[in-house]
Amino acid sequence: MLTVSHLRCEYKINPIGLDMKSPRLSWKLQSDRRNCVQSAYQIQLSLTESFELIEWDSGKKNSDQSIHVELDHWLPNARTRYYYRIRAWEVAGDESSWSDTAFFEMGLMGSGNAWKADWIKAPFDGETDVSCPRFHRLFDLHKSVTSAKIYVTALGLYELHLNDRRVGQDYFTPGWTSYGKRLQYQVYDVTDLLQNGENILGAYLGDGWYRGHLGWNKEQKIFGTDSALLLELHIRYTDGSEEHILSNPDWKVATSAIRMSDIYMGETYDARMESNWTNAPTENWSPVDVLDYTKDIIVAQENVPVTQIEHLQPIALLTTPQGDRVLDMGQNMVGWVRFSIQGEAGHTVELRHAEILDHEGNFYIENLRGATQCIRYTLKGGELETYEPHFTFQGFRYVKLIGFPDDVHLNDFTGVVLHSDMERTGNFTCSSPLVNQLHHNILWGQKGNFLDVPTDCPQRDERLGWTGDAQMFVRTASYLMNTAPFFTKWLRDLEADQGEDGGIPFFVPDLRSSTSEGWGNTNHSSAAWGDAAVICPWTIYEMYGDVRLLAEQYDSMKRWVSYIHAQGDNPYLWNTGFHFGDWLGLDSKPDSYIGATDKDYVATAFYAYSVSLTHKAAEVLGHADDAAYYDKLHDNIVAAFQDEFVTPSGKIAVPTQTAHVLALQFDLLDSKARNRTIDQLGKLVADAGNHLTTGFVGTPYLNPVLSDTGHHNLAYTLLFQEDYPSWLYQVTQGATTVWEHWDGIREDGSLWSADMNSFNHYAYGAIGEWLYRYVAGINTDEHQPGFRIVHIEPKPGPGLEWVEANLETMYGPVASSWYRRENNQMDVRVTIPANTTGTILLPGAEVQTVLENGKPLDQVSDIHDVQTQGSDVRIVLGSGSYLFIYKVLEADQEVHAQQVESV
Ligand code: RAM
Repeated sequence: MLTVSHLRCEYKINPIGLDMKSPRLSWKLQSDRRNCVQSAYQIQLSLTESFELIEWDSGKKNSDQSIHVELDHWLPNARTRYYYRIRAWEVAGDESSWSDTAFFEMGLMGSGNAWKADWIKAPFDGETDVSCPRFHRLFDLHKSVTSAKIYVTALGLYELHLNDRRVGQDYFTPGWTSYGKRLQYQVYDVTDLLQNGENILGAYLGDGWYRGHLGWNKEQKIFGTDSALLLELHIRYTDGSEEHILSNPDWKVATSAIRMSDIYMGETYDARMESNWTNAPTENWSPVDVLDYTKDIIVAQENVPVTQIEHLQPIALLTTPQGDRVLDMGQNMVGWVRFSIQGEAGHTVELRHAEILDHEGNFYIENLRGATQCIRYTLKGGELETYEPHFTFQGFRYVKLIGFPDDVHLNDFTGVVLHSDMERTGNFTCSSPLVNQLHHNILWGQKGNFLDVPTDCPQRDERLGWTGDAQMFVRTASYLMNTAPFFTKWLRDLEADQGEDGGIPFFVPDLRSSTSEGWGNTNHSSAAWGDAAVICPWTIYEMYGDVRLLAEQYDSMKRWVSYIHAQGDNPYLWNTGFHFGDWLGLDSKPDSYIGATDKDYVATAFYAYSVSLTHKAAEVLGHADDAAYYDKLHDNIVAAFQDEFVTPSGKIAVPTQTAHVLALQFDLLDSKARNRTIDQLGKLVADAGNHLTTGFVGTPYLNPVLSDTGHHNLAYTLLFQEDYPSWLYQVTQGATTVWEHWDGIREDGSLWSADMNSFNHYAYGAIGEWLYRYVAGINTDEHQPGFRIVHIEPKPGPGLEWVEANLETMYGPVASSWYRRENNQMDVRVTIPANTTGTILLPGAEVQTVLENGKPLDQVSDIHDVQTQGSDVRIVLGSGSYLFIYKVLEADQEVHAQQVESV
């Protein structure tokens, strides 16, 4: 039977508030038969859920496309909900019934003049000690309502309430964008929150990223000085009429119980000042001011919202040697603590948040630098009170309790984990508990740092969208979760913040502040950081088949490459300007953050890489002239690179692991130099006692390069090292997220200097890509992106007996597992989603010995092709689940046995 399910519009389930001409639809096919390929589909759109009237019908359309399908010759209307359903036919003749119905709803679909409301602000705004204003508007309803939607945004952050109920599940709205150029609005369906008679609509505003503290220079008000609200409530009545409640001078404003709220600093709340919206004392309310501020930059929500994703209970209440009472959440997490307390009115309690306890077991907050992340709550007294903050988040595992009663219980506290609500897509487990913990830590690095923008860290006074970090981690992140809407939004900000000369800020959104001090004479365009402009859209294209985003970002990609081209005297080398180099590389000079790899080398290598990806993008998008230009440019850069950095006899002149890794990964060498470099890389790793010395730039590619160049077992050796420096070193130290420094906590218990020591920094978590793409072997195909062709090439190695991984792709679930059994037996299980093709590489197999579900390969009809490739077997097959069992070739066995000994 064939079914169509998982309907998505622009990656989202039933999105409300899309502003675009051509929303794309995607679906998944399921079949109980293997080899399922779609031959046709039909999409119907209706204004009603019952499909009485069909608004648009594709008819039976012969096509195998099932993701990112645009609707021909159709344009949506603003503020309209479209229901859609899909059915499909497959090549083998099966026909599905209609899918379940899904919908998408358009937003205001206009620029500034779509908004009739006024920006409103508090007259007292900006005075000290009245940071979070609270706005409200009373209105009466006397007719029956069909639907009611709120369109809303803010300068700052907002939280809406309608009739004493919080509107929506989203936090940190309207999200963080390049506020001067782009500001998102959200849409909420509030039909069920309205009531007959009097209604009260209210909103709190917080400073957020817009005008709270941001950056390490203790600056505030970076994007603007006034916080303000812009809101429209559109009510449709059953009689066909409409009424709009707009933010305007009819609104009233007062101070609120949220006395202070700041992303870095935390929140101060005085519950004595609390009152619900319906019986708030009216004398405190004053008229609002109207703010003259543009509406032309307002765009619909692009990313998925930040929500409360999960809740953790503390695992212990400790008393430290210094006598502090400290909760241990058991996990370095990002969000906040919700707590319940009973006590006297006016009593204040405090929660402090820290990532680690120091060597002595004391509460350690020096690495937070200027971010106090302190929650202060003053009780109203009487009943049990429950509180959680509004416009701030903390990065922490430990919570110091100040002023709490002696008899607090663990279950008075809940850790609320917040991040962008991305669909979880990847899972990886294997026979090594330490590697499983590493995978867990990588995942939690993403949870903690994908809170609306990809940040370097979530705890100290930084939490910025560092471009380099994002570029390093984007593919790992896209294995773990569906990051397409997340990066769509961020890349638009990147483009918005791109300089006229094509330069890319160090972080996006750019703060455009004086943060250049200490970073040299420029705060933009470091090699390997600015390249996020190219690497991120390309990766999203590969992982999700998103050609539209690639097309949208193409100009930005080109401009970045042109920027590099214009630097210095030689257009084919990049040997000028400020660069972070191989940031935090272990081969740096004492007290330096910058690894030993020559910065010009890193810069030129990334220049070549970005040009090669821009060339590929030009080909995908059909820009033939550009493609030819970038191809030639790439050749010239490679020639200049070789001339400058490779000796005539083929030796790389920069003797670091990172230099060797980059040359191999970016394919910058001729075959003689390549072979030498491969040997030399092995030696460099051996010289370091089979340890890495790489920093941010080299580490993500280290294991992939080793696996690709015949050093695969060495990659496993590095993975399994438990002493410093290694991925598992921090795991053995009890890490629950990935550290910024290989030696954040040293073997003697001392700490890396407090000025830059995050314990939740995803950059080194980029090893996750190698786990999925090499160890489990799940890979996409750049010519058939989005896993239209699924490559599964498991790479077993010494130290692992089995691996199980899966990935929810746009087409459906991909799975890859391998198990080493007794007597040289290998089992490989794979799942290939409907409407895709799989190519499976069985390592160390001989065709004659392979059985699929007990049958020799030539008797399995769903297998399209079988080839022997060296000591492996490659199989091309259609969708379905397969179990291959075979005897691993003797030669492979011996190698394995030796390696196991050496591990
Ligand atoms: C630090 C952070 C960030 C890195 C920059 C260069 O502030 O560690 O991750 O990208 O430096």
